[in-house]
Amino acid sequence: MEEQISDSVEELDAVIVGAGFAGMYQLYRLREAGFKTRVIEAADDVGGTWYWNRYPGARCDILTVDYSYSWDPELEKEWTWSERYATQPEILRYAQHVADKHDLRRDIQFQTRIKRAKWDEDAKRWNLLTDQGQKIAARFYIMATGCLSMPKVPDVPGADQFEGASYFTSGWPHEGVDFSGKRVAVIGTGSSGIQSIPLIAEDAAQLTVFQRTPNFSFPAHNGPVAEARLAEYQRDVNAYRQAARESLIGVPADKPSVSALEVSEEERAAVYEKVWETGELAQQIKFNDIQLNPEANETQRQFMHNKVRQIVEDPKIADLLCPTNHYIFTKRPCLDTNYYQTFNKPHVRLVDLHTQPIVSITRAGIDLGGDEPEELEFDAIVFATGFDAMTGAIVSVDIAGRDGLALRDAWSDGPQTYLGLMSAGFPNLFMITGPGSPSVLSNMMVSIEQHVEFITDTLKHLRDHGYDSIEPTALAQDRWVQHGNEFADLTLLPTANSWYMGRNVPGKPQVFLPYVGGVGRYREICDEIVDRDFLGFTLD
Ligand code: FAD
Ligand code: N01
Repeated sequence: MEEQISDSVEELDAVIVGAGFAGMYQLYRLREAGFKTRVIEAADDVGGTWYWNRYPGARCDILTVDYSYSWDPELEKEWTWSERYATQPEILRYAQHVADKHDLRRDIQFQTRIKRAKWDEDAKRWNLLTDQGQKIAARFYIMATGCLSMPKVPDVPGADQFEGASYFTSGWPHEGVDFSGKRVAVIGTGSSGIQSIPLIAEDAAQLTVFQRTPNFSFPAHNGPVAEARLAEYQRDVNAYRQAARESLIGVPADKPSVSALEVSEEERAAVYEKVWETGELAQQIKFNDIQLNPEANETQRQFMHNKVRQIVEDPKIADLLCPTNHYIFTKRPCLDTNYYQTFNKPHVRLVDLHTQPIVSITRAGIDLGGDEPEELEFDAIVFATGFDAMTGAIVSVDIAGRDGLALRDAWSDGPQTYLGLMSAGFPNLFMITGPGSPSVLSNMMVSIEQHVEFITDTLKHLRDHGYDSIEPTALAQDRWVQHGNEFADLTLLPTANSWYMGRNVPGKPQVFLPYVGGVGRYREICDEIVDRDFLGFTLD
C-alpha cells in the first residue's frame, strides 16, 4: 500500500540517515556547529550494527580499547571495557550511553526509513521522502547508512518455503533464541557464522554447518583487556589516538618492513606462532609482502592449515576447513572462540556445499544434491550469509541527482566516488565511509571520525564563504576511481571471491570497493585536498 504523502515540507539544514556510530557522531558535530539537523533511522534505537546483529557470540574483532570514540575526553575516562573484545550487548550499551550523555535522541527520528532523495537544482536542496510519507527539504543529505547494514537476500532456492524458524544473524530477535533440543542448520561460515556456531552448538541437539568457502580464523584469546595495552593507552590517550589515525588500519602498530621470504623457515614459523598466540587482527601481518606475493602468502596460509589440522580430529573435516581457493588476508580474517574445536563434537556436522550443493530449502529442511543426495530435516535455519556490502544501503534509496541522474544508473558499473565521500552529479550528498575510502579495511571508528570531521568542516566552510553547494568534478572522480583500482591491483586482494569485490552478491558489479592505501595516507590526501582549496571539488 502506498504511504500517505504529506502536503507539508519540513525545512532542515542537514538530514543524516542512520544512527550507528557514524550518524550519532555526525549529529553531535553538526548540532554543535549550529546546523539544524535531524537523523532518520529505521531501527527503534541507536547503535546500527550493534542494534541489529544480536546473534550469539557477536563481538568486535578490533580490541575495544581501539574500537571506541576518541572525540569525547570525558567518555575516554568514564567508560571501561570489560573484555579485550566486548560483546554486542556491551557495545550497544556504549552507544546508548553516548546517546544519553549528549541527548542525541531528541534529534533522531526512529522507525523511519528514507525512501527517496531528489536534488532540486533551483533551490539547491535535497527533497527527501520517508516511508511515513513525510517530506523533508535539506541543503545537505548525509548517508551514514553503514557498510554492512543491508543483509544479502539469501540466494538459496526455496528459502521462503521453510516451515521451521528462520533467523538472520544480521537481524537477530531481541529476546534471543533458545536452541536447546533443536536440530539447527547454519548456512555461511564468514565472521558471523564463525562467531555464532560454537555457541549454537552448545545449545542445539544437532547442528549442521553448510560451508561453501572455508575462512581463515585466528583464536581471539578473549579475556580482560591486556594490562600492557591499557597502560600504553592510558599513558597518553591523545598520542595513542593520534598514532591510530596515522596508521595503516586505524590501530597503532608497527609497519612490517621485512619480506616473508627473506627469513629462515624457523624464524617465519616463530613469527606466525606469535601471531596465532596474540589473537589480534591488527597484529597479524608481520611481513611486508604477505598481501602482495603469492609465494610469501603461501607460507602463512600453510601455517594456518597446519593449525586447523592439529585442532580438528577428523582429517577429512580438517581438510574441508582449510581455505585453499583464496590467499590469507584477501578476505577479512575471522577471530573465533573454539570454532575449529566445535567440529570435534559428535552432534556437529559439516556439509561441504561443493560436493553436496543445496538443491532447495524445503518445508521441512534442506535437500542436498551431488553424488550423495540427502533430505535433511531441521527445526531452525540460521542464515549467516552476509551483506550487500558498502553500496547496498546507499543504492536501496531511490536517489536522483542533477538532471534527474539516478545514482543506481551512475553506479551501474561500480560505485563512482571522489574519496569515497561524494559522487559527481550529486551535490551536497555525502557518504560516511563510502566506497572508495579505507572504511572496512580499517578500525571503522577511526575512519568514521575522520569522515565526520571532514564533512563538518566542509559544511562550515561553505556556510562561512557563502557557498550553497559542493560537488566533485568528473575528472577528479575518474582519477580517484582509477587510483583506487590500480592500487588494489598491486595487491592480492582483488583475487578473492570476497564481498570487498562485490562477488558475494549475484549480478553486483565486480570492483574492489574499499581504498587500500591505509587510513594515515588517506587522511593526508584529504587534508591536502582541503588545503589546496578543495582540489577536485566545485563550490558554487
Ligand atoms: P551502521 O552501524 O551499519 O548504521 C547504519 C544505520 O543506518 C543502521 O542502523 C540502519 O538501520 C540505518 N539505515 C540504513 N539505511 C537507512 C535508510 N534508508 N533509512 C533509515 N535508516 C537507514 N568494524 C570494526 O572496525 N571493528 C569491528 O570489530 C567490527 N565488528 C563488526 C561486527 C559485525 C557483526 C558487523 C556486521 C560489522 C562490524 N564492523 C566492525 C563494521 C561496523 O559496521 C562498523 O564498525 C560500524 O559499526 C558502522 O557504523 P555506521 O554508523 O557507519 O553504520
Ligand atoms: O558475512 P560474509 P558475515 N549458499 O559475507 C556464505 C563483519 N563482521 O556476516 O564465502 C551458501 O563474510 C558465504 O560463502 P562464500 C566483517 O567485516 C565482523 O559473516 O560466499 N553459502 C560466507 O561463508 C565481516 O567480513 C564480525 O562462498 C552462502 C557466508 O555465507 C563482514 O561483517 C562479525 C550463500 C557469509 O560471510 C561480513 O561477515 C560479523 C549461499 N547462497 C561480521 N550466500 C566480527 O568478528 C552466502 N553464503 C567483528
